[in-house]
Amino acid sequence: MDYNFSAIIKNFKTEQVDFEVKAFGSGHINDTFLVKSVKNGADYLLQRINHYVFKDVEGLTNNVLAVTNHLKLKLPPNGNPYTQVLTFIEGNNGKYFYLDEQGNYWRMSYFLHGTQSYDVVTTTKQAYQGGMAFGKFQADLSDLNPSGLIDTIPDFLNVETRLNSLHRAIQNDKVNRKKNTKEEIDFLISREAAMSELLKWGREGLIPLRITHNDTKFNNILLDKDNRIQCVIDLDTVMPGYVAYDFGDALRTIINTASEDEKELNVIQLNIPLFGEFTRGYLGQTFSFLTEQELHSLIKGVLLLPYLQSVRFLTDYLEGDVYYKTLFAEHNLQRTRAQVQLLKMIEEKQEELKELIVSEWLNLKGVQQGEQLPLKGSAI
Ligand code: ADP
Ligand code: GN1
Ligand code: MG
Repeated sequence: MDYNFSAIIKNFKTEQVDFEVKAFGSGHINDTFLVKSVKNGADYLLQRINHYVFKDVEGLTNNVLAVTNHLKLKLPPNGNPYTQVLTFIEGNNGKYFYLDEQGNYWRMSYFLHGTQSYDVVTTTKQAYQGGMAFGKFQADLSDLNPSGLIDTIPDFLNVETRLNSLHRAIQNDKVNRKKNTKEEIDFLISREAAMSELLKWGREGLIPLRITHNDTKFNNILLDKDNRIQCVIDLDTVMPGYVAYDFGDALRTIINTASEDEKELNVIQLNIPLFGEFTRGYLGQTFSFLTEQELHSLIKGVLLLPYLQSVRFLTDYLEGDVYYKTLFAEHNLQRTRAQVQLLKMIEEKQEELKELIVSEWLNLKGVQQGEQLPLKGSAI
């Protein structure tokens, strides 16, 4: 698709006006462009917000601004609000998005130089930094009022709603693809009841709704050149959710040694040390406010998120690829198969993974008790 970039960009209050624009990143939803200043001015990231996916762009923009403003308040005194938190550029209309004559919604933010996002994680340091990033993100937002945010996609991670959509897609079989998917459909249906448990805990009031990111795949954080966390990005789905969603979706992408859409299923293996390091980083940031029931919910998220992803990819495949960007005809089916394979492997190792979470929790508890020991000793 050709866009008139200079006509779009001039609607934002940028420092310069001469830019080179090129496509950027590997996101599945928005169209992302690097806007590079031809002189020495700031560079920007321009995004066409996917309006098919996000129906209420104004509400979404209000969410994202509330969240980024709040995150900036939480930076340490030596923190940099422009490089450690996304900063959006005001439009000439006073809003932080621009609607063009073709009905496209655009926004701009500062481009964060010297950063890198990864589709596949290879080092324990990256995994640990990822855990810290998403844990701190939840901690920083724990005192922002959830009722001030809208649901940018209603029922986004609601497994029951997602399964209803899958069943509808199977029934309609709009593009005659059901015949290719029997094995995947049978597998997903066999786990329907078990996968609703987290939702039930929520309904019964056993776990609280908090503000969560809801799209914590690893390429939604930017690491600096030393592989340290710099900034959490892709804030379009930040809304009320369960902490296990963020924990599970991040690990879905971290523990997998292969890509999300790997074709060769035997290449999909679990990297358990990365699981341990992510958990250590995450619990270090969230330990002080998570309830014990939330701790037990985390392993459920680890199983649920690859499941949800399989359901969503398969639904899109059956509906004719209307939601996710695809690179070839069977892409969504290939993604489904890779996520189903990942889930099977996680199921096999779930006891070991559960123990890793609990032992890290106990470890942190021990550290806390240990800190109190000298005090107790001196009182005797
Ligand atoms: P999508 O919703 O399509 O996934 P993202 O907001 O995640 O879009 O952006 C796509 C990619 O662009 C990211 O994975 C990251 O590599 C890169 N990116 C996003 N925001 C910035 C930024 N402010 N500076 C540098 N790179 C960025
Ligand atoms: C999409 O936007 P992106 O590429 O970071 C999707 C996520 C999926 C992910 C799977 C709004 O994330 O929910 O987990 O693809 N985002 C939306 O790769 O649907
Ligand atoms: Mg993204």
